[in-house]
Amino acid sequence: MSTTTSTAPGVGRDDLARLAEHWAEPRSLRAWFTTVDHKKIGRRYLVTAAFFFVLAGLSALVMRTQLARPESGVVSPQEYNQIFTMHGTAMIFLFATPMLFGFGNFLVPLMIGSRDMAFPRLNAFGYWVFLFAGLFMWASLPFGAAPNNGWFAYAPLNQVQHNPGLHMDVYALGLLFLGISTTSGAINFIVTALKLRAPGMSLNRVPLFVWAIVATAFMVVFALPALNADNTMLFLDRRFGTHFFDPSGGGNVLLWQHLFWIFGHPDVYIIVLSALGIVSAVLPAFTRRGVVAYSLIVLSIVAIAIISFGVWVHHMFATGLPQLSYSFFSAASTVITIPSGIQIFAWLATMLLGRLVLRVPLLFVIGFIVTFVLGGLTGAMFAVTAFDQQVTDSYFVVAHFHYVLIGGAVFPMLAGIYYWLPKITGRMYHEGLGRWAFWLTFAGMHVTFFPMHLTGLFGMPRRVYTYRSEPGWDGWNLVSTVGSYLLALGLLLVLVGVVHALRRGRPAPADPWEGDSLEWSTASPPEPYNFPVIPRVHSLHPAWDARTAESTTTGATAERVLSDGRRTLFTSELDARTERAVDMPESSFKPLVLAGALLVFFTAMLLAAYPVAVVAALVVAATIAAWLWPPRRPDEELGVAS
Ligand code: HEM
Ligand SMILES: [Cu+2]
Repeated sequence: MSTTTSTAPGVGRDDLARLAEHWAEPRSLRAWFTTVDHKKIGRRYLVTAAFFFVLAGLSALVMRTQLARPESGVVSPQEYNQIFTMHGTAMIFLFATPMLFGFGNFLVPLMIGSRDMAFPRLNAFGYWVFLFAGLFMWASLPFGAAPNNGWFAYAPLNQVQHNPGLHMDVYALGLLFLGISTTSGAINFIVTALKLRAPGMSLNRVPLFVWAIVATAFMVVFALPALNADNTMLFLDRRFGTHFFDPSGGGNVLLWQHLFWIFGHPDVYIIVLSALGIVSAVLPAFTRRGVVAYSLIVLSIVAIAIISFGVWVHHMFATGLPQLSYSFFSAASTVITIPSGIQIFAWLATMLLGRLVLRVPLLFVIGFIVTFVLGGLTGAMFAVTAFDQQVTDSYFVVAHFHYVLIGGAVFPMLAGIYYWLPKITGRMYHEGLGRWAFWLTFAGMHVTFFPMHLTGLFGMPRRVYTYRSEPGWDGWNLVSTVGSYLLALGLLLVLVGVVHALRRGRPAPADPWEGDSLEWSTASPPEPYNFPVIPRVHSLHPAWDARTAESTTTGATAERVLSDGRRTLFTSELDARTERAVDMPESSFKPLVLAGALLVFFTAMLLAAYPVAVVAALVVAATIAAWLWPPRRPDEELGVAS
């Protein structure tokens, strides 16, 4: 499998042998628990997020089955509350964001010509925390103790006097726990993209996907503290008698909403923006040209990242805030359609000017554009306060945000899965199976969610476990349910396609699509060290340069072999000039131990076993100290990444 990479100029057999030795990870159980390889961690993120997606998707099918006919009793009201809350919470926090982190982890180092992420051990830690926090939250469902107050968990219903039991404690602690993973992942992306880019990859040559991931990583760093503050106060209110959100004790219920949406609105863009990055990565390979208006897209990514922090009140148009604030936030919400529109038009122009290759990834991109534009249109309708007040908390809202989230995130992810499957697994997928999967998911999506606009306009509220037979409601609900089974079938076919590729797929060449970015210049799947030599980049499309130009002056050419250890290059932030070689850390148990101690800590807090929590906190502190202890091996002039 290494045939394609060993041809790089300036690499001898002994270099390759040494690289293989330094970066080798034996196929042992120990290696499995201690690996810090960003590709393995990325794959794990993808698989784990897909697993949580299946759980959340099955929850959705239960809901749709319950709602197929009026007055049915598949689940009780209490069960329904937990199911829709876990569905929404898991889809947002345990599927969409981690899935994109999975793509980012696998791809960012490959796309920027690095051998790993900046902090490989922190990366492993982030994955274990994600896994444990996800299991922590899902495990509450069989006990009937799952969060039950909707994914945005409004006060005062989140307060213990209105909502006894563990439900909302699971929510608060679970999200605080998970936030540790998201934050460490985000910091890792920022530092990796700023310091580890291959020589020559100045900021104007950074792939759009990497731009999108870095912009969203910054958004995570700024948005997540609001959610963490909210959940900390919630836990204090529930357990220790504070009154942050309890008006009878001088608290304020709207404080919860403000903090939640200061996080929550940017979060929607965190999900959608990085998914849009996938679209920009997929398009060049299937249009045979670079994405039109690179700089405008970068600017629009940055603009969206900033403006999205200024529109949170559009989720609160029904709360009775001062009229003037409605005008302001309504205007700001409209403004954000401009940069989003710029990207859409840039992609359309790319497709018009390019030569379309209608393979499955491109089909999903087209499905994305159709669906996302419809979701964007209803979004613009909500920016009109009067309309919002009419339809808020109705199924019209449910229709809108599924168009945005499935159209704007799931379809791009599916495009990404088919596009990068050869790189990730070393196997090609089956085109026919992929086409069936596309048409079923696309049709299923619209049959499920389009009617919800109508049921919403006819007055059906969201979050009801059943309804009386009403003219206009029954038929469309049945249609929605049939659609959801079609959609599920399509998604099942995606899974079948992946398994089929793994079992039967043709071995993938290094560059099956003639992609333009550096990951396609590595073997499929890439060697543990990614690149035998750190490439040197001369344009926005290094893989195309290498393909067209025989001469090594224009393409991605060799920079340095760096085969004398686990090493990669640090470069300067703006113009990516070589600074120094850095040693990368070896496999380690510490990430797993630290995440495990945190799991014990959060579980003990949940069950009010405070002495156990104190012991776990001490283990956490000790592990961090051991982690940060200076390495015994002196590294003299070399920097050490942790
Ligand atoms: C796979 C097919 C899906 C189906 C059939 C589906 C179905 C539903 C339904 C019927 C509801 C309304 C529950 C109610 O108000 O009673 C709902 C809520 C929700 N869904 Fe989905 N959904 C799907 C996928 C997704 C995806 C991919 C996401 C996000 C990435 C998502 C995020 C949400 C959220 C945030 C809620 C709101 C939960 C709440 O009200 O607290 N869904 N979904
Ligand atoms: Cu919003």
